[in-house]
Amino acid sequence: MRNFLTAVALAAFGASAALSQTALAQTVGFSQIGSESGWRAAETTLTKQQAEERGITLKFSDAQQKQENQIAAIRSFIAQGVDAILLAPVVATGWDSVLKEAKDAEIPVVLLDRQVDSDKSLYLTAVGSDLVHEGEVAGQWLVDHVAGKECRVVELQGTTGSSPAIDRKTGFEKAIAGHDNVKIVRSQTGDFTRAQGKEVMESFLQAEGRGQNICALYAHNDDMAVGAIQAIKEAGLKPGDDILVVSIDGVPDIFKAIAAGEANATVELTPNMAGPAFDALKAYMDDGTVPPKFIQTDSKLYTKADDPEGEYERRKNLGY
Ligand code: GZL
Repeated sequence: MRNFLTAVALAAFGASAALSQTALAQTVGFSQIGSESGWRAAETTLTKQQAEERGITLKFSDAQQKQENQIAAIRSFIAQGVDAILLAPVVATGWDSVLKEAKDAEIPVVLLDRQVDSDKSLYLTAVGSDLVHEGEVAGQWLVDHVAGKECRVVELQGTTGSSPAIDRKTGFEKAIAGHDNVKIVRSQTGDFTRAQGKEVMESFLQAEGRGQNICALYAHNDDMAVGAIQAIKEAGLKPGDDILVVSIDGVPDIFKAIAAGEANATVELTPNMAGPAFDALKAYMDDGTVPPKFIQTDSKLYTKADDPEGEYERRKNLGY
């Protein structure tokens, strides 16, 4: 109804209905997964900052990690007649019908930091990293670091069914394939949280000779790695030395751990997904510019050689 009235008003002044879109990118609904990790908290902070700087009214919904809450939030945004929707999808499947409802309502949807298995026509674009590549970078670092020596790896997976958990596992396994000396011996989800990362690592240590049989931990995010580091220390072992630690995100606390020699490497994921998302929405609303289906963000490896103290300082006030 709003779109129609605005088009009529603008038509009355001789402007085309297409222009009506320019003034409409005012209200955006954001269905956020929750606050499971420091990275997620930073993404939320930066999205709110970006919206404020651009004069966008952001309707924010925290789904507490539940897909049903995200679907309900999207339906509410549609009922409110928002101009666009941002969605960070907790898992990859189960979105077809609600995305079709948004499309039928002519409300563009932009995916943030995770992907969905739905038909690409059901969303405008997706902003995120190459999650498979992140896993490959992490795996390649480990292969290079152990340089042919036997290395039994334990893996802390992200949220079951999420695209980062699926793709980061795929990428790591691609990197270690063909290197028989590096082998994943245990793998379990820690749901991207510090608490579960610590808990699952405790069980790995217990099952693997109090950690004596573990060469390295690969964690799908830094928060699980930070929790696991605590467990390794409580088991009387030295993380970063007795057990190598490689993970993904680039949150401040992982740089603190790398600086202290308690972690070895992280693959950075920018929390600023909203900037490219809002840019794509503005171009689409202003003159119908259709963005590519995937707007890729960088993935950079950091180790002790990359000024971890400085990287900690640069990130510590970004809302993690
Ligand atoms: C990855 C993103 C992941 C982060 C985690 O794109 O979805 O979700 O790596 C977060 O820290 O929980």
